[in-house]
Amino acid sequence: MTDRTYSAAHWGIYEVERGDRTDQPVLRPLRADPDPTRIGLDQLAPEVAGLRIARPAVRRGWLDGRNRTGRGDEPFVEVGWDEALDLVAGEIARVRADHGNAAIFAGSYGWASAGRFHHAQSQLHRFYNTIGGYVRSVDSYSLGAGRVLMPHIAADMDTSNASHTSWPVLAEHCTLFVSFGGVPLKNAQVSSSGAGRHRVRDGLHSLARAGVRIVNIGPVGDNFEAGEGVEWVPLRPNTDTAMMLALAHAVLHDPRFDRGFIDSHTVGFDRFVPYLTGQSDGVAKTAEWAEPITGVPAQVTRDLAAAMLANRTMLNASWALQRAAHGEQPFWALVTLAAMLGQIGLPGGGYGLGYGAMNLMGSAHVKIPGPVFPQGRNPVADFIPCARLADMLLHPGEPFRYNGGHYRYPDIRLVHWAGGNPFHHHQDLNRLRRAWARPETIVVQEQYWNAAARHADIVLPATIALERNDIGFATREGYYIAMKQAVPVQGEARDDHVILAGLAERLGTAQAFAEGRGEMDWLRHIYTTNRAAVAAQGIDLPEFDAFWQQGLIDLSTHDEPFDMHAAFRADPQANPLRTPSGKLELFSERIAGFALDDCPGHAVWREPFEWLGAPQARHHPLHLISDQPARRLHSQLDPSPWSRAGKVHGREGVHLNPADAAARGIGEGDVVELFNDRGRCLAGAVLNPAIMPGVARLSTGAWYDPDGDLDRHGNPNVLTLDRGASALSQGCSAHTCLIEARRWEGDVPPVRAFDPPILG
Ligand SMILES: Nc1nc2c(c(=O)[nH]1)N[C@H]1C(S)=C(S)[C@@H](COP(=O)(O)OP(=O)(O)OC[C@H]3O[C@@H](n4cnc5c(=O)[nH]c(N)nc54)[C@H](O)[C@@H]3O)O[C@H]1N2
Ligand SMILES: Nc1nc2c(c(=O)[nH]1)N[C@H]1C(S)=C(S)[C@@H](COP(=O)(O)OP(=O)(O)OC[C@H]3O[C@@H](n4cnc5c(=O)[nH]c(N)nc54)[C@H](O)[C@@H]3O)O[C@H]1N2
Ligand SMILES: [Mo]
Repeated sequence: MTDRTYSAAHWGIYEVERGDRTDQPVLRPLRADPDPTRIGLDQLAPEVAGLRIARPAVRRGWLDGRNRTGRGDEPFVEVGWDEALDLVAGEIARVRADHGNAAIFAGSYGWASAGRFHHAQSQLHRFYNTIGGYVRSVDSYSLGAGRVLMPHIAADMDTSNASHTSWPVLAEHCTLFVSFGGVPLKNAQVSSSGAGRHRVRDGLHSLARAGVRIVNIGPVGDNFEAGEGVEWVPLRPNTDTAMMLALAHAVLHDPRFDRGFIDSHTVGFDRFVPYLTGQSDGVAKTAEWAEPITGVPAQVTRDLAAAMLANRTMLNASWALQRAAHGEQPFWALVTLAAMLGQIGLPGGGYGLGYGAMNLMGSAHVKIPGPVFPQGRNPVADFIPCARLADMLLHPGEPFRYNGGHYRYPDIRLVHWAGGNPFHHHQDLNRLRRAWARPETIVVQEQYWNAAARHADIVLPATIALERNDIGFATREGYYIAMKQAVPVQGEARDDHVILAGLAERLGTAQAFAEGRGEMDWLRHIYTTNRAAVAAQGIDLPEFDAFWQQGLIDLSTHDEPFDMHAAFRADPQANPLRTPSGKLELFSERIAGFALDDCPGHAVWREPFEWLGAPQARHHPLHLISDQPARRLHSQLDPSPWSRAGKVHGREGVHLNPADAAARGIGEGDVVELFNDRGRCLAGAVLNPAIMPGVARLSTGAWYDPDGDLDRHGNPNVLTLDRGASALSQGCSAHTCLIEARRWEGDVPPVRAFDPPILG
């Protein structure tokens, strides 16, 4: 007899089987998943479990004398839960009394685990909302520029992500699919809150089978796996906007260009055209103009523009394009170009923003709201765009601009993080370490002894998803999952909810925070509330007890192939967009009104802060792309056997074009030092002809392993630039970064990131 339950993770749904004889359950991918990922199968591996935080711990120098200088360097002292919670509650009370709630940063960006109740951020935010609020963070590292721009000109990103034309519609109607930045299958392993059936591989193959012409434009040629026929057009990083403008220029001057859709469904075209033709600035954005910027031969651009007019064309841009200097521009230029082709809302035509960024895009599963743990209301007004973390800590009181507004950075005394790893996600980690030394106290709730935990003052150990009961649900992934506790809790870890309830008790807000409910009461409550909302959409879910017993609700019987913007196309008056004009805004009066140099009223080419055409490229002639890792989610599960097996002699692999490697005397497998003026890291060389010359790829997620300004493990964020994409969005611009590489001579320092911590 085996007993089967389910568990959800961002990278898939797992069947958890417990045989009669084994204590340790076995994880298998969901049977219905046609293309499961290997990432999550190691969740219980000893290499991972060995790095769990067993007990609350306090940094020695903070415990003894409240020093701030020892963060990241000093050993920790294990303490009991009562002592740890007393210390944290005491700090919260002290900071609130002396400086107010606006001195507490609990923005706590990060992906945490799937599961709608034990969602660490939601728990943390609710806790702080019941004691007077906290400084929050807005937007995401994923879509910093996109999230701010897109509501002004087309649709907000959540709506957009969930309404991409589905794969079967593309296979049937599209004849030309052009992607800037590929459709990386490695990224489609994931969907936030829990991928269900992985569909993107089949989606890509269905395009290939249907004979769709596929063109992949970008610095990397191995991120579009749809068979032999994919055409790769190498393009210098961060120059996509120039290529899109050149395509638009060629379309404008083609006799087949038809203004019909422009006139009926867009505003502002006539404000954009003088820029495109050069009438306003003396520079016509022709294919010849773009060639020295992008490195793409003018004839290739002209031919492609002609093909776009002759075909049912889908244009796609990966999210990576907007995680860069002036990241708004490629999205705006893509929408503009698609509008000029006039196929937006036709089956298989128009634009996509992020096919392949996650499993979600292109799904035909029904869209319904999922269960949520209510966070309450935050009385504190102060916030930061999430990627401005170090700026906030280094520059309290200084002004910043965001989405047209004028704001100031708050003065933060206490940082409380749960469910994110700033020493994974933030740029310029050497700068972050300087910023991180400023607050009086830093509390981190973590599962593992990673860099976030090691840089805290007080570390509170959290359970993993397999150790608790929860409900899994992700937008358009087609399932509700009863995530039953599968293994006993390791060490003395506690659920984030229980940790925060312990703090609430000490601060006298236990009832407001937990409302007298335990875990199972909350699951029943949020499911039942959600069930009523879903019923209004005509979908009957079983009652909670039946759901919990059956383990899985499969929504695929409600599938509906989808066509982005079809309703808007059919009748723009009856189905307006939620932009100021109700139409696509190729010129935005609102954004123009913000009067920002680096983001004017229509799509423009602006030189990136760093790029291969810049003078700095003389000293740092490689453009670093720090993309998402194939064998883990960000830093999560980096110690797993699967992630380690992808490393080069224990370090992250840096992919270089063979010519660039040869010019530096670098051979396959060599340890190389990557460097610029911000920092240095070691990595293992991988020679890869699918990387264009002048480009280096070092995926994110190797656990940060500092030795002075050197990271020994291959973490690209010691190199990246910590600067907002523009004054509009202040988004993360990680993909804008120049470096140089050289062979590491001499003794190679060992990687220490997976060593157990020193506990005093
Ligand atoms: N250079 C560069 N940097 C980047 C990017 C890039 O493209 N280039 N991409 C950016 C993007 S798109 C993103 S989204 C970010 C991702 O950045 P993060 O989301 O911060 O990265 P994760 O490694 O997923 O961190 C999640 C942390 O939460 C912990 N955790 C998981 N479950 C729980 C839980 O239940 N409770 C608690 N308390 N903790 C839990 C995990 O152990 C892990 O340490 O990185 C960004 N950084
Ligand atoms: N396995 C795995 N999957 C993930 C994640 C993960 O950590 N692991 N993270 C998830 C998250 S949080 C997010 S936000 C998404 C992110 O999704 P994306 O932002 O799309 O992911 P990236 O891997 O950064 O980049 C996608 C592709 O864009 C290319 N690219 C980079 N810069 C440029 C450029 O200037 N021009 C062009 N044309 N191409 C460029 C890169 O080479 C890469 O192949 O991925 C999600 N999927
Ligand atoms: Mo992301």
